[in-house]
Amino acid sequence: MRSSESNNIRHDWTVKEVRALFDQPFNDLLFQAQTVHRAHFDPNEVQVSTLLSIKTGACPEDCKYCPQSGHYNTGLEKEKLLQVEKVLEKAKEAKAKGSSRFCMGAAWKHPSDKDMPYVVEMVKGVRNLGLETCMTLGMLTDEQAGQLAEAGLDYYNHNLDTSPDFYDKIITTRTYQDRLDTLQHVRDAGMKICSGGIIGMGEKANDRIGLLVQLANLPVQPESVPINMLVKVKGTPLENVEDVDPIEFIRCIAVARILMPQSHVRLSAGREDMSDEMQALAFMAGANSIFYGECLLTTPNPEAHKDMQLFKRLGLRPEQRIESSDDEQESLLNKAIQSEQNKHRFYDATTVAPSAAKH
Ligand code: SAM
Ligand code: DTB
Ligand code: SF4
Repeated sequence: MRSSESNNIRHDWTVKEVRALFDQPFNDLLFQAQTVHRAHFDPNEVQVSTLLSIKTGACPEDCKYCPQSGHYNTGLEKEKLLQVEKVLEKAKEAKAKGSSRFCMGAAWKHPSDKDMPYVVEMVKGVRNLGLETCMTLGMLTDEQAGQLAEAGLDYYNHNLDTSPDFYDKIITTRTYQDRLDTLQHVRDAGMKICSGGIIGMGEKANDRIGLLVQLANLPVQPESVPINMLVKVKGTPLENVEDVDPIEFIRCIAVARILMPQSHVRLSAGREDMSDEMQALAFMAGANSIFYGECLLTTPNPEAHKDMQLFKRLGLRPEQRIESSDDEQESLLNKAIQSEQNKHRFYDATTVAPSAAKH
């Protein structure tokens, strides 16, 4: 990926302009998004990350979408901060399955100073395994951001979640400005930013526009932009919110791609509820990153073999780490994709013809 400081990146998008992008006929929007995508990326490469919850549940924040908030009863089993060895074990597994980035998430408002030495060790250990590192630990002070950057953390995930206008319908325990401040601390410390939001929380089209305008107009656009489709969890205030129209969701991906041409746009949470066709449309609209592995933080994600089959059917390849000098990661996942495909061909041959076997 090229530097997001290059000339063709705009930071002055207006709501009116972005609404006009959204309002185009779907085919025109997708064509425009594909054109932008192809100018900056290999359209058949998808970056593959794996998530791990390193501290689960009992979060003091009241995010209405979140199964980990201590304000709601979702029946989630709480877990203290995992031991460093356990985290490294999971990172090794993710690497063996072909992930190139390992994202560690904690259900914290912010990390406490006593937790910092442990998360620093996690970053160093995961990095030593040859994986890119990402963490999402809540708000950070500039000192904490500095500590993480020094440990070698590549990305910090902190989402704006929605538009400034809709924000207080979703979260009351931290402000939009708190989030922008954390993003600035991450930037000042020299780390890359992963920041996006959630679609399907009952927001209006204007709020989706507002979110994307905020992200695109940050002083430096986030290198990674997760677009989550709400995972509705029983016990959260949003458990019964109306489903988002899949076409509207694809429009959001396409507009994110056009506004942030050099960012990886991640088709993030919610893939478990998307058809293969919807995911294919998302890749066509410019999504080029996914979470891979059966679990997000606490909710299910498609099984690895399903994703491998989907990659194979769509002719997609996992993106290799830019810094990586060997092609070990790519070949690991590519081999797995190939063998998964063969395995399923074999299953098909034996299970589809039971009547033939009788004769
Ligand atoms: N506690 C930290 C924080 O909020 O900054 C980090 C973890 S938090 C789970 C990371 C992000 O996951 C949230 O900002 C939100 O965008 C996303 N998320 C959480 N629950 C979700 C859900 N049910 N559906 C979709 N995305 C969700
Ligand atoms: C992001 O934008 N999505 C991921 C990651 N960043 C940390 C988290 C999705 C969480 C979905 C709900 C759960 O599994 O708890
Ligand atoms: Fe806590 Fe993060 Fe969930 Fe909000 S999204 S309740 S801060 S874990």
